[in-house]
Amino acid sequence: MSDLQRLFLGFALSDQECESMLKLQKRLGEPGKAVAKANLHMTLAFLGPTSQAQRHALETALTTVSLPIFEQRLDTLVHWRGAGVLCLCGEARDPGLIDLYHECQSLCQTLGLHQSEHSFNPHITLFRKAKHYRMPEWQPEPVILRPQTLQLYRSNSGPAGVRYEVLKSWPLGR
Ligand code: 3AM
Repeated sequence: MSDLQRLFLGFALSDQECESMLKLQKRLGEPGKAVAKANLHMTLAFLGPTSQAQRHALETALTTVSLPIFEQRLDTLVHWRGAGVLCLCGEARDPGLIDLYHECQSLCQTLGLHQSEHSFNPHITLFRKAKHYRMPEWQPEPVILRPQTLQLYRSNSGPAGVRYEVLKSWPLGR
């Protein structure tokens, strides 16, 4: 039997940040399936199918990587039509966060995990299955994220939908 788990690294949102996202979801109406509060996060790196050995090596490597405290402004609604997702996005500016992204991509390469073809694109997915959507005339209130931890998530798909389970957390600030 395969021991592969679908994993990704990301940042959890504070209650206040979640509330801002829920408010924005409400204001946007029903462009698709709203991401549930418990699943709201900002992805750092999608790892793809990961074995126990790869997960162990990744966790070990992440104990020695610099995990800076950072702020991330998200201020632009983006509709990725092909993927059918509506996101709140922002520009990656914090050098520590950008370094961490590259460090994770490099770890993915070393460990044979999924590597992104794109530069870091900070975003929070608000809706899925949003294939046909007309963007509103207004722009959202900017949200400044101040994450406390980096998390290793497992993506579990079931009849009730997808659920993100936190497997491990590393506090930021080292
Ligand atoms: O909701 P976001 O975009 O932050 O987009 C997927 C989601 O993050 C991303 O991993 C997170 C958890 O599912 N993801 C899923 N499949 C992917 C793929 N093949 C992917 N990212 C890149 N390539």
